[in-house]
Amino acid sequence: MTERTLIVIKPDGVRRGLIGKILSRFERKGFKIVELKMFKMSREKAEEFYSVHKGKHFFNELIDFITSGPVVAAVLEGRNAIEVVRLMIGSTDSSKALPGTIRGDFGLEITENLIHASDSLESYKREYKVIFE
Ligand code: FUP
Repeated sequence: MTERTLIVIKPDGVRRGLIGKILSRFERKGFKIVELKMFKMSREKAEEFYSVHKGKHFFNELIDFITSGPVVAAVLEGRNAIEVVRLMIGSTDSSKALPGTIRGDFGLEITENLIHASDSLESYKREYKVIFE
């Protein structure tokens, strides 16, 4: 089923010059980039974007990090996009993410884990509104 998902290349990915390498993996896989935007998240947007994590021990660190520099958000379109893109980014903790995944190939950290991707259709719809509307 052709569907859409949303990714955010986080400030560490942008700082390290990995925008092209990360986007090219999705293009190489066959996804179409249908929307693309570079911007710095305000604290307000960041707290809305990560509202499901409010109250967790890592919430403040996560908000400080995601607002620490520009991010690149993209909407990707293709077959089973939500599931496939989640597979391609790898486990949340980059030190445990499998080689071949983006987090597995480029990082070792958990908060600074390079990329976000929607984990369900509901998340996609909510996150799209926060970032693109
Ligand atoms: P993911 O869906 O893989 O991006 O991960 P989660 O939605 O579980 O967590 C969102 C973000 O919170 C992660 F990308 C990194 C951060 N996080 C921490 O900093 N510490 C933790 O213990 C768990 C998550």
